[in-house]
Amino acid sequence: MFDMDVLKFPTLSYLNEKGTLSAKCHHVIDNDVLVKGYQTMCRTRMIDEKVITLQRQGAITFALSSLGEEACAVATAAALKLADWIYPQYRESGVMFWRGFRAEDYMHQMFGDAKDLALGRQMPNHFGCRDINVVTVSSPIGTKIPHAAGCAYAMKVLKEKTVALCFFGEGASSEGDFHVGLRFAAVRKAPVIFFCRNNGYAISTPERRQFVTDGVAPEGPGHGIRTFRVDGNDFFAIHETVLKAKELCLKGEGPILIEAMTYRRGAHSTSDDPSRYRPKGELEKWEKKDPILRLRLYLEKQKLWSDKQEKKLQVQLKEEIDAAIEIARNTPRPPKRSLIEDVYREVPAALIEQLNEVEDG
Ligand SMILES: Cc1ncc(C[n+]2csc(CCOP(=O)(O)OP(=O)(O)O)c2C)c(N)n1
Ligand SMILES: [Mg+2]
Repeated sequence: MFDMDVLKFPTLSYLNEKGTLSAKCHHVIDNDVLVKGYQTMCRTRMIDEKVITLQRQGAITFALSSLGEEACAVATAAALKLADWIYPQYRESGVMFWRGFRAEDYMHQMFGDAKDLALGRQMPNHFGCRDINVVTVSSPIGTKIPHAAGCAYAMKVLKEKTVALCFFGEGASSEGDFHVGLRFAAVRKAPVIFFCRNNGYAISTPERRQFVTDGVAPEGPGHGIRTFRVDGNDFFAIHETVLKAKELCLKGEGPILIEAMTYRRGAHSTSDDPSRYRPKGELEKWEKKDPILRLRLYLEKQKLWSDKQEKKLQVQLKEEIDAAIEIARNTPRPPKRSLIEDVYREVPAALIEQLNEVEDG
């Protein structure tokens, strides 16, 4: 009988639920990075709460949130440089906010209005922005994994000192694209970091029905890829691991697989009802491991954050986000002609004809 224990991976964790850092942690993060990381996670959470309400009010068609998983996106973005390319799955809006995408930019995307960079051609939560090197989310999961591998290989060929990082869920690791991307990157030694957010569920499918192994991590060594598993709610553990992964990639020792153990505290999306499948008590267990609270408690102990600063931040965020929503609400829809633009250099006659019909109708 094959001994599955050889495939067990330890989880690196430094910051506990009381906000105390383990003595084993020698990783130092600048105070301003920690404070910006905390603020960015708070901004991400409040925006998520607001967009779900907007969907319930019928103002937008769809929304999903990264509730409880904010550290995966934000600590990762904090460890990388703007020149590194990021391929999100969809639950990583924190990367956008870290890189300077404003609440207003995000709301234009959620409303799909005339100021949305994609002019409403994508679903809500399908963000992306060329200026900050974040490649637009695409609905079919896993497709970005080979794209990121190819992008990283191009960086290597061009001798750039950058990496590509691809986020995906544990559910996406069941796609063929996952293996294609890992195999290609391993053979070409592409400087790519595969960042798997294992949040326990793929819509209603629990991770125990996704694979028989100890999570996604064992897939790495199977492809000859160095692999790390981290506590996905621990800003310090993620930051250290992503930095190390980047260093290894730039030394020619990539690709790297990271599996971040976390939990999807919200519904999959506004089209889902997790009370139908979530076992009792599971959510409460994970609420105690909240990544934002852990970092806040740490910052308070270090005298880097206070109740007064917290109150001010919450007021500022609310004002900023409410104003962003009002702007997006009052922005016109994209022009109808955008339906046929930006694909062909010269728009084919048949499409012009169809546009005329739409405009007349
Ligand atoms: C190729 C493909 N199959 C199915 C779907 C429908 N779908 C959307 S999200 C999702 C679950 C993804 O789970 P996971 O990768 O774990 O990410 P999470 O939502 O948990 O962050 C599925 C099955 C899809 N978008 N694309
Ligand atoms: Mg998942």
